[in-house]
Amino acid sequence: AATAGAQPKPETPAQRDARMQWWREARFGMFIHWGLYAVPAGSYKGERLPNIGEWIMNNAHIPVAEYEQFAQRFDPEQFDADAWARTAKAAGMKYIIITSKHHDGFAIFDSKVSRYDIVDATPYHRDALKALAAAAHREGLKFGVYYSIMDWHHPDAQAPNYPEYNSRTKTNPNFARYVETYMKPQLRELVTQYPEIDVLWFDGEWIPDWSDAQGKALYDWLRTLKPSLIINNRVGHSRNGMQGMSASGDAPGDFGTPEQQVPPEGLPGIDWETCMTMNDTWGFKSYDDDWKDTKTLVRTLVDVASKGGNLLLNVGPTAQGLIPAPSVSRLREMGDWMRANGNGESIYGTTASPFGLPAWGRYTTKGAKVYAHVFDWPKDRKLTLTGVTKRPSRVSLLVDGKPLDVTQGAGGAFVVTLPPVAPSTIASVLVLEGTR
Ligand code: H79
Repeated sequence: AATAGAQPKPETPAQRDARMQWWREARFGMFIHWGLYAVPAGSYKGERLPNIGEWIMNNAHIPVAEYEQFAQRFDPEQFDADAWARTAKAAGMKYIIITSKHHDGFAIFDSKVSRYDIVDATPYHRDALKALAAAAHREGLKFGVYYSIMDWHHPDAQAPNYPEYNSRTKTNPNFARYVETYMKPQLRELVTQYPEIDVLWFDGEWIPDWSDAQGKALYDWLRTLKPSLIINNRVGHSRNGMQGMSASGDAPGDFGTPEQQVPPEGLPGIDWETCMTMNDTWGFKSYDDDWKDTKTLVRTLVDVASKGGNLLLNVGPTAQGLIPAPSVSRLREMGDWMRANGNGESIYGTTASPFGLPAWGRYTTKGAKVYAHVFDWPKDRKLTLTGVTKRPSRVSLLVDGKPLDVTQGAGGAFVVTLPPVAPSTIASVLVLEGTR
């Protein structure tokens, strides 16, 4: 309460651009959902639960006292923070966002305001978040944390129709006490005791106890504590469902959060980040094998970049501390594509396509260059540069820099003659110069 009304220093548009710069250039990050839900891993009392694994407490109506027991089986002896950070780095990711506390209320950092955390409640007794923050920085990656405003564990925050936790459709009369004595103290711990944290990624903001006004106050308080913080729009209450953008223009937060979808068009002038799973769950489920293939994942990253957004791609490590092998192999293959294609030159630091969305792939742009990512290599080797109106002075393949022939076809469209074989079956990149 002592902090109510705190205001961060007013920020000019140039200062905001400077604060957002690393995030805008990054384009690709790793989301990590890791908590007690990795213990049941999608099954409860011998039954496989449908839906996302980290919601098992709610979905199976597990009583709080019983769910708490999972902590005794959360002993991630194989957790290797450096290995996780290296996996992200090798995939070409530039930042990591991990769940500091999900809806179940369990913290994977050493919180002094709660014993319901990885240090006090598990046999592991170590601060995994601290280790990962340090490892991320050793790899040159930015670091941030997810924090759920909704909390199914705290008596002042959980649904009053307990044990029907549900997604909190009713208010809790003591919610303000949870905010002041638990949530804000935990956030203060994160922001002040983990200097690596540069992003706060809120969620569970849709509950009736939360509002845009509270979100604005929380945003201002956090940026007073640490002015460089970047905070997602779920700090407020006006997110437009899974589409993820704020429904109100003056809603708090620095970027929109489409979930499990890419906006069909770009969103000029707005920062946004699509978060997405590699299978059908965020938290580990032992039997979810519905993995997207590497081609789909790379093309999703290209699609996101071509629309001016970031992709936050999720992994759900096991209770033993391992990122599932199918996730690791896909991330390695995404990194292979990045390395083979100019070390991500056509992705990092690019902005949205200046020429719309061609049928054969996606454009990105950086400085004077436009990158054409060809998904579908034309059999007749003739690629029409849809949307390009000024003749490019040079068109070349990113992989070898060799110039390609450009002619003007019927109707004035520019047509590139491609080599017979695509350099990549995932996405082959052409560099267009002098056409902007
Ligand atoms: O942490 C992961 C999930 O556990 C959490 N967000 C990602 C990043 C999440 N995904 N789905 N859900 C939570 C289910 C929430 C569904 C709804 Fe709603 C809440 C439907 C109605 C209220 C949010 C607000 C979506 C639509 C409106």
